[in-house]
Amino acid sequence: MVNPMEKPLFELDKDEFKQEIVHHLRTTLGTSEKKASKQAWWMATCATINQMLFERLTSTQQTHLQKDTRAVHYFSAEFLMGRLTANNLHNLGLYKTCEEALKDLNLELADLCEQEPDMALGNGGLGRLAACFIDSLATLGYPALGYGLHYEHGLFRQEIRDGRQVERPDSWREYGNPWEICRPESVQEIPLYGYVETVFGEDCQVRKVWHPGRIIKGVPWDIPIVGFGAQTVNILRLWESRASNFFDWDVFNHGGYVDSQKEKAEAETISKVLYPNDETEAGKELRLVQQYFFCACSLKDIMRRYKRTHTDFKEFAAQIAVQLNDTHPTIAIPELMRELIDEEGLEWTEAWNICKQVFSYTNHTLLPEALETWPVYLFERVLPRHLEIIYEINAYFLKNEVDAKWPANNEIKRKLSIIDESNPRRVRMANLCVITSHKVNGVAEIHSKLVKEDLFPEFNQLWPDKFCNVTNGVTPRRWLLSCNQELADLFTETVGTEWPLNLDALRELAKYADDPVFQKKFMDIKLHNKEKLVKVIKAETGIDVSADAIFDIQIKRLHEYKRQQLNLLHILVLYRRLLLNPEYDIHPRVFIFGSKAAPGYRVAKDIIYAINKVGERINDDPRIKGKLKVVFMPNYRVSLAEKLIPAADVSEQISTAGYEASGTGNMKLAMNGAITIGTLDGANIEIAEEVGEDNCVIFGLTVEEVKELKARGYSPWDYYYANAEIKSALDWLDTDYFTPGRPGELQSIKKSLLDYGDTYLTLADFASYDEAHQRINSLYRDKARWAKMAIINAASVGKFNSDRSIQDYVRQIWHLDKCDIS
Ligand code: Z15
Repeated sequence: MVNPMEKPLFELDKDEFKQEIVHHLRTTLGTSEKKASKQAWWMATCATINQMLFERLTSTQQTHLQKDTRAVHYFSAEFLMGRLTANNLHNLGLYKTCEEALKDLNLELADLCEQEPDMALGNGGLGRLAACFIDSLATLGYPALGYGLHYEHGLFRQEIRDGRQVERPDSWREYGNPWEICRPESVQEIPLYGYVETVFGEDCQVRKVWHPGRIIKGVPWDIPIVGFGAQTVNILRLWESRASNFFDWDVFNHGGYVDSQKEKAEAETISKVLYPNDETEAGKELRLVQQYFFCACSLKDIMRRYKRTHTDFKEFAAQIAVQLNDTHPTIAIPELMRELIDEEGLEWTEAWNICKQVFSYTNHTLLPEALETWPVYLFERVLPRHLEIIYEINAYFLKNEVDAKWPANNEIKRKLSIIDESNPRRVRMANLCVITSHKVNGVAEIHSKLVKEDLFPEFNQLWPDKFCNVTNGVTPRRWLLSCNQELADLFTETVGTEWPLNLDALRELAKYADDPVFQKKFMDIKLHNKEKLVKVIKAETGIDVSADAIFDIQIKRLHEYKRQQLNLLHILVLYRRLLLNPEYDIHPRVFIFGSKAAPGYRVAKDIIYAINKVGERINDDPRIKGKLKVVFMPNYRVSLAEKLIPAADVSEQISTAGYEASGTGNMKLAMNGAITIGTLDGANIEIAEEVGEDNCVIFGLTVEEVKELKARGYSPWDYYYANAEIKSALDWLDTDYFTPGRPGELQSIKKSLLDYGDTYLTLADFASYDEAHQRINSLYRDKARWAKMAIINAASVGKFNSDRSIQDYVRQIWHLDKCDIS
């Protein structure tokens, strides 16, 4: 069916598109129609798409320069872009044209899209949020640049061998990537290490001179980011590290060729690989160097662009906004101070006033292990001048702000200081962010409240206007239009063509929530998506599942606070009930997991193993007659999420209240008509508000109740002894039932839930979770009721469009104007 909202924006029709693809196949790919592989056809298609992308890219960049627009610069260590082919085609309004052109060539667009490796330059929520935000910025026509690292290897590929996670390197650009453009004309040189000299100048001024021990070259790669409607094409600029002195002929002449190779290898290491830790601080020197490298490159790039139209720094803060995506790019603050003072000759106060206006900071977590701190000794060695600047910012802050508000209060000073004075002394990056930034935001209402009240209460007393909320969002272009085209077509037929831009337009769907004809159309699409997923599951895992079962999906990083172990415990209890009573009445259920564990996170890896081993036993147990299946999908990533989410009936959002800052998978799943089973945590609270408590299944302790229980003194043993099913399920893990001949292999799950105190209150929430699943079961059996709920979910999530998040940032923090592109 031709999607009526696609008025081709470019005059290219199907036949011309076809001609261009064939042309590129021959002249760009150097092959022919007869010999071309799918990979070559895909590349030729991308080359055709790029013709239009580049045209808009050039006109956008020229217009921004001419109009000298204010822009936001989104600094992020991660951009989890996934695949770009289908997304770019949809945003250009050329998807159907391209699909038909390829059909004429006996090729399937969807099939070619599968050739594209994911651009997995991120771990999870934080990186994917950055990707959704740059899509929205371009769609809304705001001048913006994304700045990050050009990792040669993105997040590891996960293989499952005998139930365990094995990490394999990801090589997304092994055979070249059609979306990136190298920009050698914008290379930067970045200093590192060395020492600081204090000099007395001829002008009788004392100055600091940093004599770096090493210079690294930063090479920018640009990824064009096309907005929906293809008016604006912004840039994602990713920095690759290289050795700057490879052709140091002196070294060559002294027979130092091999040494120079070592220097080269060391320099290239900086952007070699993404750290695979989500929400845990690594504390490694290379990680600090990565952060500094991309921030320094980006700031130099910003200053170079600024200087094209300005001769001094008076307008800098009016032109430049820098958003720090978590604390990872915090080093940009002392780096801008250094550039302005040491390199540009500004006074301290001038530079500080600029920094305060330029920077703002997004906090994404309250977890203490995720709040970055760096040992002072490391800083001193890697970035000696930056440490001096941080000391000076700190001294100024403690004297003029803290002492003025709380005179002679050393306890508060100790708490708010940028330097943690314990042994070894450490630099607290979050404190530096809060002290500098003019705005600090959390990512969901509840989270922003906790940022103010629990994480930074004194800072909030000092500067109450600094703290604000911007609830996260996701782009409906990727997470509905592109990943669930049948549902997108149904929505377009029903409410018209504007919903990808104005997701609130889907409210109209609620009118049809009780209409049996619409319900059937909606649920037939869900069924079809499930049937497609059944094939993927079979191909990836060998497991047979039925599309008639409830597809219950938990997809997110593996972390104890996200409580995959609660889901597993419930599966064990269900399994046991079915063994005890073969007539136990439940609708067949498929529990699907997708998740990567940080390679060093033992318990997380043990949970993956346990899910797989329990799954193996359940999946081929004939006694339960296929009523239960457990599927662990290997290598969870953006492109797999695009297949899982449209097929989900139930969305598992079961974190301990107070721990998930927002969540964004929760939004994607609700948007595609899945029913949330969730705690009152993060954005779940706002989703429940929007869809109504009748259309989601809420369970468990609230943030307040979690705090009270912890204050009273929580003991998981109370629940273990009080609930016979919990006890049996946990004791089961001590046996060899799931790991024949190898008893005790799953013990660590039980240990973490009992011996180690069950930090995340899994057992406390179990009874409530179990009851919630019984509600899910009965709701599903009422087909009309379920369809209505699913429709209302899709109709009610307009708030979670990332366009709305961006508008919130613009109004509260960035104060940008939209820019029309001629
Ligand atoms: C990350 O993915 C998130 C927070 C972090 O501090 C780090 Cl280091 C990585 C996630 C949050 O866990 C999640 O709740 C939130 O939705 C997401 O960031 C985007 O804000």
